[in-house]
Amino acid sequence: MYVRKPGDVLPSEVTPETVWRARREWMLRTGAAAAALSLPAWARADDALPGRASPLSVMDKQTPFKDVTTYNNYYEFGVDKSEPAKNAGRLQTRPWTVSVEGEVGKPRTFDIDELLKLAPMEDRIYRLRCVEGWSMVIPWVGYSLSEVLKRVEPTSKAKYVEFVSVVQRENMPGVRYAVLDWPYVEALRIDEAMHPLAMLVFGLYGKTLPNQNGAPLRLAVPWKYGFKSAKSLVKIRLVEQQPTSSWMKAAANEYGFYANVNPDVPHPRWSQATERRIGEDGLFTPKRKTLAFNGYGDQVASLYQGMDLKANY
Ligand SMILES: Nc1nc2c(c(=O)[nH]1)N[C@H]1C(S)=C(S)[C@@H](COP(=O)(O)O)O[C@H]1N2
Ligand SMILES: [Mo]
Repeated sequence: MYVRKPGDVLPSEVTPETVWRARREWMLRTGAAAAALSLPAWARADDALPGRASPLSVMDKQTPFKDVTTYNNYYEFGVDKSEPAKNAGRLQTRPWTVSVEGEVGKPRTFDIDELLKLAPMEDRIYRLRCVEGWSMVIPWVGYSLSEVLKRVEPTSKAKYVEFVSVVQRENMPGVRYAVLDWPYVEALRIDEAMHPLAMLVFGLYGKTLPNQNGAPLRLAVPWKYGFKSAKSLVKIRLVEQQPTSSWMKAAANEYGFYANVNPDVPHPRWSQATERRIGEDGLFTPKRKTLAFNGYGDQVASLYQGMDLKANY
């Protein structure tokens, strides 16, 4: 009979923890640890933020972690895709509070540590379609925005929800330039904000959000162009009138309030019919067809029944 000796590990027992330990021992022995230490802090950070698998996930192949965390739009850190990963290390993410105010019965300021425990974390693989014509598939960690909204008890006058990103002048080289009216402001209609797919995100790939992706918390609204998913939120305001977002102020004819992904409504300067999936683009890789509502039509099309989606772009 086979008798297990201490230290014997069956293949079925090779857990991520085991793998991690083995890798660490190997790194210490070979000196690779020293090399790893020269990586930027966000690439090393192993703050685990696991979530339970969510039925709202899509099955598309996930965009590699490297692309998700180095090809970003976060204009406060520069307009170049590579700049957020280089510059966002200076963002101060603690202490951090989010004030939820306006047309609510119970206005409240939440501490980030409170929000991290407010509802069970879920792993949700969502598509993200940028208005510029590229897309990714990102495994976010978080929960539905409605979890927060229902706790402040919206009044009957709460027709819209406005989201305000942080401004840290000392730490954000991009806010010196008037590309946008800072702070970055976005908004949703209340029924959109209450939809289960509208997500408050605290992590990706099972880890705490890297700063360049909008730490310590951001939105993910997967059926809308990426610019609606504001990063590093400090304020959520429920209001009666439709807010004017930073992008509407910059160019209302190009960036509408709704910004639902729509292959049939071109941007004034380019078509939205197709997209380039980051991570799978080679010279000969065909573009993908962009899907109405980014492929989430079954879940969200009913929100827009009777609306002219060409006029309400
Ligand atoms: N505060 C803030 N939020 C922002 C942006 C920004 O510049 N500032 N860019 C938006 C755009 S255009 C996109 S496509 C997504 C990109 O998110 P990602 O870098 O995590 O992929 O963030 C959105 N949220
Ligand atoms: Mo975007």
